[in-house]
Amino acid sequence: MKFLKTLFVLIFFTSFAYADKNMKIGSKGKESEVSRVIKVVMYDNYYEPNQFQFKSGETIKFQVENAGMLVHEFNIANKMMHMKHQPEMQKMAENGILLAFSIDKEKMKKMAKMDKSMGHSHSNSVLLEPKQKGEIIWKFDNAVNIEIACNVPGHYQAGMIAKANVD
Ligand SMILES: [Cu+2]
Repeated sequence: MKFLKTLFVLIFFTSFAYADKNMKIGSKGKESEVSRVIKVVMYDNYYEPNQFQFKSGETIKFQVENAGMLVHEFNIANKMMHMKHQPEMQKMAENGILLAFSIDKEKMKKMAKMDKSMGHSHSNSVLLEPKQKGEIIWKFDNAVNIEIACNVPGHYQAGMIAKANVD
C-alpha cells in the first residue's frame, strides 16, 4: 500500500513537471511586430469580447480597459497556469495588497522585495483597478490550449474566462 502511494505521488508530480516544461502559451511580443490591435473591456465578471481567434505566430496588442466596479485581471495562459497563479493572488488578497476595488501599490512594492510573487509583474497579464487601462503585446507562436482569465479570488470560479483558439 505504501508502495502504491509512493508510486501515485511520483506519477502525480512527474506529470506536473512534464506539463510545466510544455506550457506553450506564446511569448511577449514586440511593438514593431503587432499585426492586430484588439480592444478588450472587463466587466464584473466577464470580458467583452469573451471569445478570441488567433493565427499561430501573429502578434496582438491588447488594449484592456476595466469598466467594472472590481479589480480584474487579463491573463493569457492555460488552465494549469491559472490554477498555479490563483494561490498567489489569494496571498496578495490576504496581505491586503489586492483589495476588491483597488490595489495597494505601495504595499505591493514593499512585499515584492521580500516575495517576488507579490509583485505581480508578469508579461502575460495586466491587473487593473476600476477605470484603469493597460496593454499587453503577445506573440502567439507555439501556443496551444490558451485560456484568458481573471485570477482575482473568486472571479475564475464565477466564470471570468474567455475562450481563445489559435490555429
Ligand atoms: Cu476579475
